Amino acid sequence: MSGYLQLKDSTGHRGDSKRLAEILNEDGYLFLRRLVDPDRALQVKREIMVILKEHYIIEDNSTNDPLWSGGPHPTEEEYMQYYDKVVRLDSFISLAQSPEIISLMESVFGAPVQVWKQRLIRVMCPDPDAPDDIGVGAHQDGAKDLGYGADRFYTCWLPLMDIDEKLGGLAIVVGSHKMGFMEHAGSNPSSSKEARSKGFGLDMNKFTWATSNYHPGDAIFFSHVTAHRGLINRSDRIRLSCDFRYQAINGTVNWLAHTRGPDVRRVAQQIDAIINSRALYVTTHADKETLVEVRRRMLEEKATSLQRAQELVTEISNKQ
Ligand SMILES: O=C(O)CCC(=O)C(=O)O
Repeated sequence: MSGYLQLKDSTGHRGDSKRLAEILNEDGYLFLRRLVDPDRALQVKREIMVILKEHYIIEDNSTNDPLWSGGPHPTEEEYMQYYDKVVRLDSFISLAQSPEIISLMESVFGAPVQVWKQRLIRVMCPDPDAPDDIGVGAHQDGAKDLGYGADRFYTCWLPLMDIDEKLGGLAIVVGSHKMGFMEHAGSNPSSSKEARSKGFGLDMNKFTWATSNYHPGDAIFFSHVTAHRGLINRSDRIRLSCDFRYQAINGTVNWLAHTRGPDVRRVAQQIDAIINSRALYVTTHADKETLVEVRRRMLEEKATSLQRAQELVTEISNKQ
């Protein structure tokens, strides 16, 4: 792919868990072809396509791929309806528990691991004319604003279909796990519409990106500090992938990790409604910087009241 480096394929080291852990430490990611049985990933895809058809996102689920027939992108309401169903699919939940993934993660952590309940599905509609920097912008999963409050975790990204240059896929910045946490601009969007207009993220132009073509069964693991992004889908199909997070069993993390993705999103939306409310503005006149911090704290605390937002504005302003 022009302008992109190729991800290093570590499949050849598959039996050597020590070497795999070393590569993850050196590069901040690990890319393995066919780590899981492709049929497991394809089964999830087939079941998602049935749901997408039920919700009028696609017209036809008898073809191999979720073909895009044009028209508007799903509304937030439509998105939440299918998201709620997908995260409850047994095939989806068990893909996150694939023994090959668990055993690799256990050898990296040197301990039993927990899989977060916040399992994410990406249903990326085509956006042929979009600029490169919208959508799931460049970010680090452990960024403070995302609110996980976890010390160390790894994300495993899994394609559910063949993903070529046009469909986009995952790109990462090799070695960025050694750069520490960087400043993310904007706020973490809590609706698909917002995600298209105001992204949360790093300035992608500051980095050299690496990517690949992907196939069902492939897996990429990357650290919570590794910068990554989803590329724009410029094809005629919807891109389907999922990403799961793994942490040592005794690692600390807050409620977000133990809550289904759509439920996290609902809480984030309630918080955003308060942060953007006239009531909070009139009663506090908080500046933008304070509001970013208030939002983060509310997310961490799972607090959704105006009163808590007002208290946090006072607490944070007193410290400034
Ligand atoms: O699949 C994508 O488009 C983005 C994935 C991502 O950002 C993640 O795995 O954290």
